[in-house]
Amino acid sequence: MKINFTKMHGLGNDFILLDCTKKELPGIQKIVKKLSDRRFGVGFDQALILRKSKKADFRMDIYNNDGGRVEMCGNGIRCLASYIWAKRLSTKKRLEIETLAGIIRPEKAGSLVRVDMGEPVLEGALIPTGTTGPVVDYLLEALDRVFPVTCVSMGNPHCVIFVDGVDGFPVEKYGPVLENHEFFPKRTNVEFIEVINRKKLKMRVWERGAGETLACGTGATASAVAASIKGLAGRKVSVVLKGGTLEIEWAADNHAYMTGPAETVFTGTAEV
Ligand code: ZDP
Repeated sequence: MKINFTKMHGLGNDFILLDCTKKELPGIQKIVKKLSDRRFGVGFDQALILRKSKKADFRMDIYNNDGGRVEMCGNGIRCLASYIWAKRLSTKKRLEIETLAGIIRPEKAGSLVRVDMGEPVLEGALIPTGTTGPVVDYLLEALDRVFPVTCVSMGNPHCVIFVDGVDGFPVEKYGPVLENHEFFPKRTNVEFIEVINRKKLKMRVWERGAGETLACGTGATASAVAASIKGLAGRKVSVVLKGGTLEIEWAADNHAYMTGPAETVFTGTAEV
């Protein structure tokens, strides 16, 4: 079977977009796994499936490159919106996209995309974590260290850890241990954050089901919220990732807004 795809990225967090608005693809999870390999396939951090929706303008289904389903993808939704506009599938400047994390709203912001990411979830049981109430500086053991962690869900779970000198931090050592820690029943994404100042954070991310990536939109949003809760930053911050910078605002309406770029790299046809 031949399938058409579009390769996209948001700050180097890369995606394959499969457009199922006109025709469904049978056995999509298998296709995703096959194409995810960077040598034997196309290669991507996540696959984004664009579908029709009864509740919103469109629906976005997301898979990590290990084949697991994901509730939400911040960099991905900017790419999905930019695809919809480029293909003229909608003329709306502000789209409503159904995801497993509810309706998420991307809108045009000049050459960038600004996304209403909804309200951060701070209740431990809902994130989910192994405790109830806000999870701020909760002590978690990983290998030879104990980290104070602050947890936030943006539809998907995030565990935020503040460190000094994030460039030299052994992300690949502690990331997978925390991702699979028994404290997180659905596993977790892990963000390592260096506070540069009250308006600027530097971040590296270990993603659930994908490993270290160059950027994570939900992770940058969760980290901005965590920094604000801990009094380390204001409600508006720039988050500097390996792949570039995202602007995050945790606004007065309790919604978090993320602004950043979305790029198309190439289109192709794969034999699966
Ligand atoms: O929650 C997860 O399992 C993540 N790996 C999903 C991907 C999130 C993403 N990096 C983002 O930008 O939010 C795409």
